[in-house]
Amino acid sequence: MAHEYQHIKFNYQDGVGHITLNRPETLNSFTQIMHDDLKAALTFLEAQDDLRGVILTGTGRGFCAGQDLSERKPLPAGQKRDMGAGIENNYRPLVLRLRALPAPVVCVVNGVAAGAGASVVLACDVIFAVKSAKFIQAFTKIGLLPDAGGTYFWPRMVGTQRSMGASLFAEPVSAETAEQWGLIWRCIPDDELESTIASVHERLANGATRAFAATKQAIYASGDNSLEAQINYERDLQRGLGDTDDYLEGMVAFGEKRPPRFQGR
Ligand code: T3D
Repeated sequence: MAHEYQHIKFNYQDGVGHITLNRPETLNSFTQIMHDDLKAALTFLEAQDDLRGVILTGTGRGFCAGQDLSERKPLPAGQKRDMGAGIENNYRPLVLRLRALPAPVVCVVNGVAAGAGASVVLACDVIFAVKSAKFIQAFTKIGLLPDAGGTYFWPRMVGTQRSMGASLFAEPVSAETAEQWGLIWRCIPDDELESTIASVHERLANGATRAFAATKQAIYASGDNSLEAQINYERDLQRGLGDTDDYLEGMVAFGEKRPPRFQGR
């Protein structure tokens, strides 16, 4: 039976999946229902042979305020909540599945991203954010540590000091600062949210999908590789791309001085 999405909007067009977190009244905080919706959307996307990209955004003035705290009400005295369970069952698979998709995942951050909401943004491959957006490592304010990859992404992307400051003091980092720090690709004017989504859609739907996938794979592998191992890896991936229709089309289009018409294969 087809999944009925309740806390996200999901559609698939031209090989591009659009996931929109959709609980604006709570700044799109994560509920179990939202996680179930996201799992269904990812299962759908993983099964598409013609997948060319994914765009993640949110409705309203927030992108995502992390875990919905109304689902974490204090338990009666003597009872203990397993605080690892939500990570194991929901955040861990969400972040790892986004990273593993064989096509770029672009996040267009429409407003505040806090807690696990900020971590999920950083699991995406390219990040745009409107100028009014901010990123908050809100966790320590409620006695938790940054999770869902929060202590993985930040130090790798912005260094130890900025990660420590942002995480220990839970101070908002503006979209402009996030761009300066290299936490995101581009800070955009608020009124360019929709046009940015449309232009990203076009680029993903018409891009050299196999080259995108190999680029994503290689860039993420580089953190664990020596230079030599990385060059070897690039060589092997490039061999595969040399056999694609898109490489042939790219070369023909170059010769004919026209834009390429990539088919994504
Ligand atoms: O639990 C586990 O499984 C472990 C995993 C944990 C992952 C996590 O994400 S832990 C971190 C959880 N998130 C937070 O602690 C952030 C909480 N939210 C905020 O600090 C603030 O809302 C913001 C700084 C993000 C934005 O502030 P502001 O002033 O712009 O908005 P607001 O007025 O606080 O929020 C608007 C509404 O959204 C408000 O509801 P109301 O009063 O209008 O009825 C607020 O309660 C609601 N809301 C915001 N965040 C959450 C939320 N409701 C439930 N859960 C939230 N996380």
